[in-house]
Amino acid sequence: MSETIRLDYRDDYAVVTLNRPERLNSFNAEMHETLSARLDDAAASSARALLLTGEGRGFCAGQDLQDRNVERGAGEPDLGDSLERYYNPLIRRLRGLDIPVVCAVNGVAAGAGANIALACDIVLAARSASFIQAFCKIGLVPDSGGTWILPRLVGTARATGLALLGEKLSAERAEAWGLIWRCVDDDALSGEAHALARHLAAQPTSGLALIKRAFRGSLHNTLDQQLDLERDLQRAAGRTVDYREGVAAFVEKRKPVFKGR
Ligand code: LHQ
Repeated sequence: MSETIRLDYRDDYAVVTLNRPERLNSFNAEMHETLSARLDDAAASSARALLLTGEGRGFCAGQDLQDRNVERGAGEPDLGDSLERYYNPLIRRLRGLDIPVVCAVNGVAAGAGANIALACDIVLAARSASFIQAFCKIGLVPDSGGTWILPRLVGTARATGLALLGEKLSAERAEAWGLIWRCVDDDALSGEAHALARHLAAQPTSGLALIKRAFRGSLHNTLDQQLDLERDLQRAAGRTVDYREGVAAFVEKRKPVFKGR
């Protein structure tokens, strides 16, 4: 049986591929459990960046609506349980990773699939890809952090329109709205995403982890609290081997070699 989640290592970064293309990489319980295990593996490895992508013509169509456990279980389904058990830990996991996470959205990203992509640090999308907050079409609420991240990325008016209408948002418009970092030609997506992951993995990744922590704090902090946080994080950054190397390389007019420490 082929793995529903593939984990590969390239240079200093890990590549996680959602691999149920016949169902547009929609999630069932097995896939969630395998993804969780593969993220454990990647986090325990020496990888200094993570690239998440999908196999086939879709990135991820969210929950597998044909999954027996969700749709045809005994009695009324408890979708809250599904979120508690699978989706919420996944989003917390992706948001909490210290290493930079690049998402290459190779095709449609619908329902939870869209919000899993948006939980990543840098989202690239193929020009033919699209984002659909499909939840409203089946009577559900955007989950996987959608109601939290969408208004923060695109403002309340656009977030509300996306969530209430469930219309397909093209990758080009997603870029124009600031939902994602960049939209690239389909045949350039893989090359650009790998180049970005490779680049990030060679950077002072302990510093990048502190930058991620600063932005996480800024989502709820006052300016005063954020200034204090910046002071604390800069203090930590200033004590890294990579900071010393960065300054030394600048002064010596050479290329720095960062270790992520
Ligand atoms: C699928 C799916 C799919 C199964 C395509 N499931 N087979 C969390 C907690 C618990 C429960 C509920 O939900 C959640 C969070 C959520 O994610 S809710 C939202 C779930 N996702 C959706 O509602 C999206 C459903 N899919 C679609 O609307 C379309 O498939 C999109 C717009 C994504 C793509 O459309 P097309 O490009 O026209 O492809 P297609 O519809 O022909 O799909 C290709 C195949 O993939 C097809 O199978 P078939 O055997 O007919 O070739 C689909 O049935 C299957 N597929 N999404 N979520």
